[in-house]
Amino acid sequence: MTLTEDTALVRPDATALLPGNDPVRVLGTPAAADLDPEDLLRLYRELVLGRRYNEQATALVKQGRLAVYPSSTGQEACQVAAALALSTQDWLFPTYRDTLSVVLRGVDPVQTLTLLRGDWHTGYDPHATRVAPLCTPLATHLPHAVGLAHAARVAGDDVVAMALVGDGGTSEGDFHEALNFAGVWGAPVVFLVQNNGYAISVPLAKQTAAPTLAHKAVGYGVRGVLVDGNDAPAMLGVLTEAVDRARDGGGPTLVEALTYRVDAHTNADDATRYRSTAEVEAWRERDPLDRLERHLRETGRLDTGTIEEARAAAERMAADLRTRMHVEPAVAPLGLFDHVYAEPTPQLLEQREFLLAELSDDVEGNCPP
Ligand SMILES: Cc1ncc(C[n+]2csc(CCOP(=O)(O)OP(=O)(O)O)c2C)c(N)n1
Repeated sequence: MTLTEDTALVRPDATALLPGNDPVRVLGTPAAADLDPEDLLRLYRELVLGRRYNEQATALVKQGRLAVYPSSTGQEACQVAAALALSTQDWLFPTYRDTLSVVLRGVDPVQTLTLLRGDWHTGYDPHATRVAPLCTPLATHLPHAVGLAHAARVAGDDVVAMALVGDGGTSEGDFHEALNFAGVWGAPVVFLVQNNGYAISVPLAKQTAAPTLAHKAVGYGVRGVLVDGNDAPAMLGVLTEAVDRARDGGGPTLVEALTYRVDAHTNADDATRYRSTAEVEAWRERDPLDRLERHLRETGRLDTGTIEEARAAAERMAADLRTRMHVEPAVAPLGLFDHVYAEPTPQLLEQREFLLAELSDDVEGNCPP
Protein backbone atom coordinates (compact mmCIF):
# COMPACT_ATOMS: atom_id res chain seq x y z
CA MET A 1 0.00 0.00 0.00
CA THR A 2 1.37 3.42 -0.89
CA LEU A 3 1.46 6.25 1.58
CA THR A 4 -1.18 8.13 -0.42
CA GLU A 5 -3.60 5.21 -0.27
CA ASP A 6 -2.91 4.74 3.40
CA THR A 7 -3.62 8.40 4.10
CA ALA A 8 -6.79 8.25 2.03
CA LEU A 9 -8.04 5.50 4.31
CA VAL A 10 -7.92 7.68 7.40
CA ARG A 11 -8.93 10.98 5.83
CA PRO A 12 -12.33 12.10 7.17
CA ASP A 13 -15.08 12.89 4.69
CA ALA A 14 -14.77 16.67 4.42
CA THR A 15 -18.27 17.11 3.03
CA ALA A 16 -19.72 15.47 6.13
CA LEU A 17 -17.88 18.01 8.29
CA LEU A 18 -18.76 21.13 6.32
CA PRO A 19 -21.43 23.50 7.55
CA GLY A 20 -24.52 23.76 5.34
CA ASN A 21 -24.79 26.84 3.14
CA ASP A 22 -27.72 28.20 5.09
CA PRO A 23 -27.69 28.60 8.84
CA VAL A 24 -30.07 26.31 10.72
CA ARG A 25 -33.26 28.25 11.44
CA VAL A 26 -36.32 26.93 13.20
CA LEU A 27 -38.65 29.81 14.06
CA GLY A 28 -41.00 30.62 11.21
CA THR A 29 -40.50 27.20 9.61
CA PRO A 30 -42.87 24.23 9.75
CA ALA A 31 -40.35 22.52 12.07
CA ALA A 32 -41.25 25.04 14.78
CA ALA A 33 -44.67 23.43 15.09
CA ASP A 34 -43.06 20.15 16.21
CA LEU A 35 -41.18 21.67 19.13
CA ASP A 36 -42.16 20.67 22.62
CA PRO A 37 -44.39 23.52 23.92
CA GLU A 38 -42.89 23.17 27.42
CA ASP A 39 -39.33 23.61 26.04
CA LEU A 40 -40.44 26.71 24.14
CA LEU A 41 -41.99 28.26 27.24
CA ARG A 42 -38.92 27.45 29.28
CA LEU A 43 -36.75 29.14 26.64
CA TYR A 44 -39.06 32.15 26.73
CA ARG A 45 -38.91 32.47 30.53
CA GLU A 46 -35.11 32.20 30.51
CA LEU A 47 -34.83 34.81 27.76
CA VAL A 48 -37.00 37.24 29.74
CA LEU A 49 -34.84 36.60 32.81
CA GLY A 50 -31.65 36.95 30.77
CA ARG A 51 -32.66 40.29 29.29
CA ARG A 52 -33.50 41.64 32.74
CA TYR A 53 -30.23 40.31 34.16
CA ASN A 54 -28.27 42.14 31.44
CA GLU A 55 -30.15 45.38 32.15
CA GLN A 56 -29.57 45.07 35.88
CA ALA A 57 -25.87 44.27 35.57
CA THR A 58 -25.41 47.23 33.21
CA ALA A 59 -27.14 49.49 35.76
CA LEU A 60 -24.86 48.16 38.52
CA VAL A 61 -21.84 49.50 36.61
CA LYS A 62 -23.41 52.96 36.51
CA GLN A 63 -24.06 52.71 40.25
CA GLY A 64 -20.39 51.88 40.90
CA ARG A 65 -21.14 48.35 42.04
CA LEU A 66 -19.41 46.60 39.14
CA ALA A 67 -16.08 47.64 37.66
CA VAL A 68 -17.05 46.46 34.21
CA TYR A 69 -19.87 44.55 32.52
CA PRO A 70 -19.59 42.98 29.08
CA SER A 71 -23.27 42.73 28.20
CA SER A 72 -24.81 39.82 26.29
CA THR A 73 -27.92 41.78 25.33
CA GLY A 74 -28.98 40.48 21.90
CA GLN A 75 -27.03 37.26 22.46
CA GLU A 76 -29.35 35.78 25.09
CA ALA A 77 -30.54 32.92 22.84
CA CYS A 78 -26.93 31.65 22.71
CA GLN A 79 -26.49 32.10 26.45
CA VAL A 80 -29.73 30.37 27.40
CA ALA A 81 -29.29 27.47 24.96
CA ALA A 82 -25.69 26.82 26.08
CA ALA A 83 -26.82 26.46 29.68
CA LEU A 84 -29.91 24.36 28.91
CA ALA A 85 -28.12 21.95 26.55
CA LEU A 86 -25.81 20.70 29.31
CA SER A 87 -26.54 18.02 31.89
CA THR A 88 -25.62 18.41 35.56
CA GLN A 89 -22.33 16.51 35.27
CA ASP A 90 -21.09 18.53 32.25
CA TRP A 91 -18.71 21.48 32.32
CA LEU A 92 -19.13 25.02 31.00
CA PHE A 93 -16.07 27.09 29.99
CA PRO A 94 -17.28 30.72 29.75
CA THR A 95 -15.64 34.01 28.74
CA TYR A 96 -16.15 37.39 30.39
CA ARG A 97 -19.29 37.90 28.22
CA ASP A 98 -20.99 34.68 29.31
CA THR A 99 -22.10 35.41 32.87
CA LEU A 100 -25.72 34.83 31.89
CA SER A 101 -24.91 31.23 30.92
CA VAL A 102 -23.12 30.83 34.24
CA VAL A 103 -26.13 32.12 36.18
CA LEU A 104 -28.48 29.86 34.22
CA ARG A 105 -26.23 26.91 35.07
CA GLY A 106 -27.25 27.61 38.66
CA VAL A 107 -24.35 29.69 39.97
CA ASP A 108 -25.39 32.49 42.31
CA PRO A 109 -25.43 35.80 40.33
CA VAL A 110 -23.46 37.68 43.00
CA GLN A 111 -20.77 34.99 43.00
CA THR A 112 -20.81 35.03 39.19
CA LEU A 113 -20.15 38.79 39.12
CA THR A 114 -17.37 38.74 41.73
CA LEU A 115 -14.59 38.91 39.13
CA LEU A 116 -16.28 41.81 37.31
CA ARG A 117 -16.62 43.65 40.63
CA GLY A 118 -12.88 43.21 41.07
CA ASP A 119 -13.11 41.46 44.43
CA TRP A 120 -11.50 38.12 43.80
CA HIS A 121 -10.20 35.79 41.08
CA THR A 122 -13.54 34.07 40.83
CA GLY A 123 -16.53 34.05 43.13
CA TYR A 124 -17.63 30.44 42.79
CA ASP A 125 -16.03 27.04 43.19
CA PRO A 126 -15.38 25.71 39.67
CA HIS A 127 -15.27 22.10 40.87
CA ALA A 128 -18.51 22.28 42.82
CA THR A 129 -20.37 24.16 40.06
CA ARG A 130 -18.65 22.56 37.06
CA VAL A 131 -18.19 26.01 35.61
CA ALA A 132 -14.62 27.13 34.83
CA PRO A 133 -13.66 30.68 35.88
CA LEU A 134 -14.73 33.47 33.49
CA CYS A 135 -11.88 33.64 31.01
CA THR A 136 -10.62 37.11 30.05
CA PRO A 137 -7.53 36.21 27.98
CA LEU A 138 -9.07 35.27 24.63
CA ALA A 139 -9.31 31.53 23.91
CA THR A 140 -6.90 30.35 26.62
CA HIS A 141 -9.73 28.35 28.18
CA LEU A 142 -10.33 26.33 25.01
CA PRO A 143 -7.36 23.93 25.42
CA HIS A 144 -8.43 23.56 29.07
CA ALA A 145 -11.91 22.50 27.96
CA VAL A 146 -10.48 19.95 25.54
CA GLY A 147 -8.07 18.62 28.17
CA LEU A 148 -10.82 18.25 30.75
CA ALA A 149 -13.16 16.55 28.30
CA HIS A 150 -10.48 14.18 27.06
CA ALA A 151 -9.32 13.33 30.59
CA ALA A 152 -12.92 12.61 31.65
CA ARG A 153 -13.35 10.27 28.71
CA VAL A 154 -10.11 8.42 29.51
CA ALA A 155 -11.31 8.06 33.11
CA GLY A 156 -14.64 6.72 31.87
CA ASP A 157 -16.64 9.67 33.26
CA ASP A 158 -19.76 10.79 31.44
CA VAL A 159 -18.77 14.44 30.94
CA VAL A 160 -19.14 16.84 28.01
CA ALA A 161 -17.42 20.25 27.99
CA MET A 162 -19.02 23.28 26.32
CA ALA A 163 -16.54 26.05 25.54
CA LEU A 164 -17.74 29.52 24.58
CA VAL A 165 -15.68 31.90 22.45
CA GLY A 166 -16.21 35.04 20.36
CA ASP A 167 -15.50 35.61 16.67
CA GLY A 168 -12.30 37.48 17.57
CA GLY A 169 -11.18 34.59 19.75
CA THR A 170 -11.09 32.31 16.69
CA SER A 171 -7.98 34.17 15.47
CA GLU A 172 -6.02 33.15 18.57
CA GLY A 173 -3.44 30.35 18.49
CA ASP A 174 -5.13 28.66 21.45
CA PHE A 175 -8.33 28.30 19.43
CA HIS A 176 -6.48 26.38 16.70
CA GLU A 177 -4.54 24.22 19.15
CA ALA A 178 -7.74 23.36 20.96
CA LEU A 179 -9.54 22.44 17.72
CA ASN A 180 -6.60 20.33 16.65
CA PHE A 181 -6.43 18.36 19.89
CA ALA A 182 -10.19 17.97 20.02
CA GLY A 183 -10.17 16.53 16.50
CA VAL A 184 -7.22 14.20 17.08
CA TRP A 185 -8.56 12.84 20.35
CA GLY A 186 -12.23 12.92 19.39
CA ALA A 187 -12.79 14.73 22.67
CA PRO A 188 -16.37 15.18 23.94
CA VAL A 189 -16.34 18.95 23.59
CA VAL A 190 -18.63 21.49 21.93
CA PHE A 191 -17.21 24.85 20.86
CA LEU A 192 -19.84 27.57 20.67
CA VAL A 193 -18.57 30.55 18.66
CA GLN A 194 -20.84 33.52 19.26
CA ASN A 195 -20.20 35.52 16.13
CA ASN A 196 -21.54 38.89 17.22
CA GLY A 197 -19.90 40.72 14.33
CA TYR A 198 -17.15 42.55 16.22
CA ALA A 199 -14.07 42.05 18.35
CA ILE A 200 -14.40 45.38 20.14
CA SER A 201 -14.11 47.71 17.09
CA VAL A 202 -12.74 45.10 14.63
CA PRO A 203 -15.51 43.90 12.27
CA LEU A 204 -15.61 40.29 11.13
CA ALA A 205 -14.44 41.17 7.60
CA LYS A 206 -11.13 42.38 9.07
CA GLN A 207 -10.91 39.36 11.37
CA THR A 208 -11.00 36.52 8.86
CA ALA A 209 -11.13 35.59 5.18
CA ALA A 210 -12.85 32.28 5.97
CA PRO A 211 -16.28 31.86 4.33
CA THR A 212 -17.74 31.18 7.78
CA LEU A 213 -16.17 30.57 11.18
CA ALA A 214 -17.74 27.12 11.15
CA HIS A 215 -15.44 26.28 8.22
CA LYS A 216 -12.47 26.68 10.55
CA ALA A 217 -13.44 23.39 12.19
CA VAL A 218 -13.12 21.35 9.01
CA GLY A 219 -9.33 21.65 8.67
CA TYR A 220 -9.05 19.93 12.04
CA GLY A 221 -11.46 17.13 11.20
CA VAL A 222 -14.12 18.65 13.42
CA ARG A 223 -17.75 19.06 12.36
CA GLY A 224 -18.86 22.66 11.81
CA VAL A 225 -22.46 23.85 12.09
CA LEU A 226 -23.82 27.28 11.23
CA VAL A 227 -26.91 28.40 13.13
CA ASP A 228 -29.04 31.50 13.48
CA GLY A 229 -27.91 32.60 16.93
CA ASN A 230 -31.00 34.76 17.48
CA ASP A 231 -33.35 31.80 17.01
CA ALA A 232 -33.55 30.33 20.50
CA PRO A 233 -35.21 26.99 19.55
CA ALA A 234 -32.69 26.49 16.72
CA MET A 235 -29.84 27.21 19.14
CA LEU A 236 -31.17 24.76 21.71
CA GLY A 237 -31.75 22.08 19.08
CA VAL A 238 -28.29 22.37 17.53
CA LEU A 239 -26.43 22.53 20.85
CA THR A 240 -28.40 19.65 22.37
CA GLU A 241 -27.64 17.51 19.33
CA ALA A 242 -23.93 18.42 19.51
CA VAL A 243 -23.76 17.64 23.25
CA ASP A 244 -25.59 14.31 22.77
CA ARG A 245 -23.29 13.38 19.91
CA ALA A 246 -20.18 14.18 21.98
CA ARG A 247 -21.57 12.15 24.90
CA ASP A 248 -22.19 9.17 22.61
CA GLY A 249 -18.58 9.17 21.38
CA GLY A 250 -19.34 11.05 18.14
CA GLY A 251 -16.56 13.59 18.75
CA PRO A 252 -16.42 17.38 18.88
CA THR A 253 -18.57 19.94 17.08
CA LEU A 254 -17.99 23.62 16.46
CA VAL A 255 -21.21 25.61 16.35
CA GLU A 256 -21.04 29.10 14.86
CA ALA A 257 -24.00 31.19 16.02
CA LEU A 258 -24.77 34.29 13.97
CA THR A 259 -25.80 36.95 16.45
CA TYR A 260 -25.14 40.59 17.37
CA ARG A 261 -23.81 42.50 20.34
CA VAL A 262 -26.48 45.18 20.75
CA ASP A 263 -24.67 47.08 23.52
CA ALA A 264 -21.13 48.43 23.40
CA HIS A 265 -18.24 45.98 24.01
CA THR A 266 -18.27 47.07 27.66
CA ASN A 267 -19.15 50.26 29.52
CA ALA A 268 -15.61 51.45 28.63
CA ASP A 269 -16.37 51.38 24.88
CA ASP A 270 -18.14 53.86 22.60
CA ALA A 271 -19.61 51.68 19.84
CA THR A 272 -20.92 54.68 17.86
CA ARG A 273 -17.31 55.26 16.73
CA TYR A 274 -17.26 52.11 14.60
CA ARG A 275 -20.83 51.11 13.71
CA SER A 276 -23.97 52.85 12.55
CA THR A 277 -27.27 53.25 14.38
CA ALA A 278 -28.99 51.77 11.30
CA GLU A 279 -26.96 48.56 11.66
CA VAL A 280 -27.88 48.23 15.33
CA GLU A 281 -31.54 48.91 14.58
CA ALA A 282 -31.57 46.25 11.85
CA TRP A 283 -30.34 43.71 14.38
CA ARG A 284 -32.86 44.85 16.98
CA GLU A 285 -35.49 43.75 14.47
CA ARG A 286 -34.08 40.23 14.84
CA ASP A 287 -34.06 40.36 18.62
CA PRO A 288 -34.18 36.78 19.98
CA LEU A 289 -36.66 37.54 22.78
CA ASP A 290 -39.08 39.50 20.57
CA ARG A 291 -38.92 36.81 17.89
CA LEU A 292 -39.77 33.97 20.25
CA GLU A 293 -42.48 36.00 21.97
CA ARG A 294 -44.04 36.88 18.61
CA HIS A 295 -43.90 33.27 17.47
CA LEU A 296 -45.49 31.99 20.67
CA ARG A 297 -48.25 34.59 20.55
CA GLU A 298 -48.99 33.94 16.87
CA THR A 299 -49.24 30.22 17.48
CA GLY A 300 -51.46 30.74 20.51
CA ARG A 301 -48.99 29.30 23.00
CA LEU A 302 -48.40 32.38 25.13
CA ASP A 303 -51.03 34.08 27.22
CA THR A 304 -50.82 37.34 29.16
CA GLY A 305 -50.62 35.49 32.47
CA THR A 306 -47.48 33.58 31.38
CA ILE A 307 -45.85 36.79 30.14
CA GLU A 308 -46.59 38.59 33.40
CA GLU A 309 -45.36 35.64 35.42
CA ALA A 310 -42.07 35.52 33.47
CA ARG A 311 -41.54 39.26 33.88
CA ALA A 312 -42.35 39.14 37.59
CA ALA A 313 -39.81 36.33 38.14
CA ALA A 314 -37.20 38.38 36.26
CA GLU A 315 -38.00 41.42 38.44
CA ARG A 316 -37.56 39.36 41.61
CA MET A 317 -34.16 38.15 40.41
CA ALA A 318 -33.10 41.72 39.52
CA ALA A 319 -34.27 43.13 42.88
CA ASP A 320 -32.39 40.43 44.78
CA LEU A 321 -29.24 41.03 42.72
CA ARG A 322 -29.49 44.80 43.27
CA THR A 323 -29.93 44.45 47.02
CA ARG A 324 -27.09 42.02 47.48
CA MET A 325 -24.70 43.87 45.16
CA HIS A 326 -25.18 47.02 47.23
CA VAL A 327 -23.74 45.34 50.31
CA GLU A 328 -20.05 46.18 50.71
CA PRO A 329 -18.09 42.98 50.22
CA ALA A 330 -15.58 41.94 52.87
CA VAL A 331 -12.32 41.86 50.94
CA ALA A 332 -8.98 40.54 52.18
CA PRO A 333 -6.31 42.26 50.04
CA LEU A 334 -3.64 39.62 50.69
CA GLY A 335 -5.96 36.99 49.27
CA LEU A 336 -4.95 38.38 45.89
CA PHE A 337 -1.86 36.22 46.09
CA ASP A 338 -3.62 32.98 47.01
CA HIS A 339 -4.29 30.30 44.41
CA VAL A 340 -2.10 31.96 41.77
CA TYR A 341 0.54 29.23 41.81
CA ALA A 342 0.72 26.04 43.89
CA GLU A 343 4.26 27.23 44.81
CA PRO A 344 4.35 31.06 44.85
CA THR A 345 7.23 32.60 42.90
CA PRO A 346 9.84 34.77 44.71
CA GLN A 347 8.42 37.82 42.87
CA LEU A 348 4.92 37.07 44.08
CA LEU A 349 6.13 36.66 47.67
CA GLU A 350 8.01 39.95 47.39
CA GLN A 351 4.88 41.74 46.15
CA ARG A 352 2.89 40.17 48.97
CA GLU A 353 5.40 41.52 51.55
CA PHE A 354 5.21 44.93 49.92
CA LEU A 355 1.42 45.01 50.17
CA LEU A 356 1.54 43.72 53.76
CA ALA A 357 3.87 46.57 54.70
CA GLU A 358 1.56 49.09 53.02
CA LEU A 359 -1.46 47.71 54.83
CA SER A 360 0.38 47.83 58.18
CA ASP A 361 1.08 51.53 57.55
CA ASP A 362 -2.62 52.21 57.30
CA VAL A 363 -3.12 53.94 60.64
CA GLU A 364 -6.89 54.04 60.18
CA GLY A 365 -6.87 50.30 59.84
CA ASN A 366 -9.28 50.54 56.95
CA CYS A 367 -7.73 47.68 55.04
CA PRO A 368 -7.22 44.74 57.35
CA PRO A 369 -5.11 42.02 55.78
C1 LIG B 1 -5.13 37.25 24.44
C2 LIG B 1 -5.92 38.52 24.48
N1 LIG B 1 -5.65 39.49 23.59
C3 LIG B 1 -6.35 40.65 23.62
C4 LIG B 1 -7.33 40.84 24.56
C5 LIG B 1 -8.10 42.17 24.61
N2 LIG B 1 -9.48 41.94 24.21
C6 LIG B 1 -10.44 41.83 25.15
S1 LIG B 1 -11.93 41.53 24.47
C7 LIG B 1 -11.31 41.56 22.91
C8 LIG B 1 -12.22 41.33 21.71
C9 LIG B 1 -12.77 39.95 21.71
O1 LIG B 1 -13.73 39.82 20.71
P1 LIG B 1 -14.52 38.48 20.51
O2 LIG B 1 -13.64 37.31 20.67
O3 LIG B 1 -15.25 38.60 19.22
O4 LIG B 1 -15.54 38.43 21.72
P2 LIG B 1 -16.66 39.46 22.20
O5 LIG B 1 -16.01 40.44 23.14
O6 LIG B 1 -17.23 40.10 20.98
O7 LIG B 1 -17.65 38.61 22.92
C10 LIG B 1 -9.95 41.82 22.92
C11 LIG B 1 -9.10 41.93 21.73
C12 LIG B 1 -7.56 39.80 25.48
N3 LIG B 1 -8.51 39.89 26.41
N4 LIG B 1 -6.86 38.65 25.41
